[in-house]
Amino acid sequence: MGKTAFITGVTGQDGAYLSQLLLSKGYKVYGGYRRTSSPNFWRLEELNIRNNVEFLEVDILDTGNLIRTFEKIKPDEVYNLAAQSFVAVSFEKPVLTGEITAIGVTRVLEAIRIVNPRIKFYQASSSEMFGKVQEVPQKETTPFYPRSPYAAAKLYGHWLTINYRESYDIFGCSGILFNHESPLRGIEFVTRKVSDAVARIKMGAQDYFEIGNMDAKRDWGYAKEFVEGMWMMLQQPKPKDYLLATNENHSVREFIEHAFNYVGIDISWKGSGVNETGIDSKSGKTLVKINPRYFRPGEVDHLLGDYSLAKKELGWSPKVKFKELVEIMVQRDLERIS
Ligand code: NAP
Ligand code: G4F
Repeated sequence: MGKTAFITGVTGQDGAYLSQLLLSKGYKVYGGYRRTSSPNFWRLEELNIRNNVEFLEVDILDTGNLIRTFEKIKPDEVYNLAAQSFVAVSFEKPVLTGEITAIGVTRVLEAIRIVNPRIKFYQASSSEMFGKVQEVPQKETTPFYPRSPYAAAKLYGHWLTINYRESYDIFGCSGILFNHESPLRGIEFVTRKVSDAVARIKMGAQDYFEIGNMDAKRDWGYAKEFVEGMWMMLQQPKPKDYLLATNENHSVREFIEHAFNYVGIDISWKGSGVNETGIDSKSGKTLVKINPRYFRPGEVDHLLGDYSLAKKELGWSPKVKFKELVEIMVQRDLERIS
C-alpha cells in the first residue's frame, strides 16, 4: 500500500509542488488549509491536482485540531510548510509570526509525539536564519544570526525539530532551504513581483513598478526541484538536517535586468540611492522607481549556500539556475496576461 502524507500549508507555493511530487510517487496526499472566507486553491488548480488532494481544514494555531487530524488520517510523513512566510510582514506582526512560524512547529511536533512518534516530520527551515552571514558560503554548520522576527521564529522551529529528534527519537529533519521561486510564487515576493510587472509593462498593461533594496543578493533556485529535496530527506535511513541551494547568488537588480532583457527591453540605471531609476534605453521611459516603503528595518544583504552535503548524501542537485528561472517566471506571467 502507498504511503500517506500530510502537508501543512498546502495552498502555498511549495505545498502545491510537493503535493504534485508525492501524488506522482503514489502517496495518498492530505493537505491542510486554514479557514478563510474564500479558500485559495489557485496553485493546485494550475497544476491540475485540486481533485487529487484531500483537503482538511487545519490551522497550526490549534493543537487539538492537529491531534484529531493525525488520529484520523494516520500519516506516515508530515511536511510542515505552513508559516507566516513573508519577512517584511514579520516586522509589522512579530507576535503573530512567532505564534504561527515558531510555536506552530511545537504544536505539530506535540501532535506527532502524542498520536504516533513514528510519523516522519519535515520542518521548512530557511536560509534567513543565517541573516547577517557569519561565513560565505553558508553550510549546515555555519552559525546563525537571524535579522527579522521571521528568521528568529524559523530558528526556534529549527532547534525544536532537533530537540524532538534528540529527546523523543522522532524522525525529524530540518531542511534549510535557500530562496526558491517559480510561477507559483506569491506576488508579494520580489521575484514574482518583478516577473509580473515586467510582463505587464511588456504587454502595455502597466507603466512602471516600485522596488526596495536592489542590491540585496539571494541564492535563487527553482521550487519544483527544491521540494524533491524535502522528500529525499525523509527517505534517508537516519534523520538529519540538510541545506538546499544553487551555490550562485545574484542581486535583485540583476533579476530586474534579466527579466527586462528576456522581453527585449534594455534597462539602464540613472541616479543613486532613493532617486535611482531604471530607464528603457530605447524609449527613455522610466520603468523602475525606488520606494523606501519596501526597505526593511533589518536587511539580509547576501546569501549563498553550499549544498554539498545534500548532493553527497541525498543525491540532490539543482538543475535550473538563475537565468532560466527568471525566464520561466516571466514567460508564465506573459502567458497569464495575454
Ligand atoms: P507560502 O507560499 O507563503 O505558503 C505558506 C503557507 O502557509 C500557505 O499555504 C498559508 O496558507 C499557510 N499558513 C499560514 N498560516 C497558517 C496557519 N496558521 N495554519 C495553517 N496554514 C497556514 O510559502 P512557500 O514559499 O510555499 O514556503 C513554504 C515554507 O517554506 C514556509 O514555511 C516558508 O517559510 C518556508 N521557506 C520558504 C522558502 C522560499 O524561498 N519559498 C525558503 C525557505 C523556507 P494561506 O494560503 O491561507 O495563506
Ligand atoms: O523576495 P523577498 O521578500 O524574500 P526573502 O526576504 O529573501 O524571503 C524569502 O526567502 C526566504 C529564504 O531565504 C524564506 F525563508 C522566506 O519565507 C521568503 O520566501 O525579498 C528578497 C530581497 C530582500 O532583500 C528584499 O529587501 O529582495 C529585497 N526587495 C527589494 N525590493 C524586495 C523588494 N522584496 C520584496 N518582497 N518586495 C520589494 O519590492
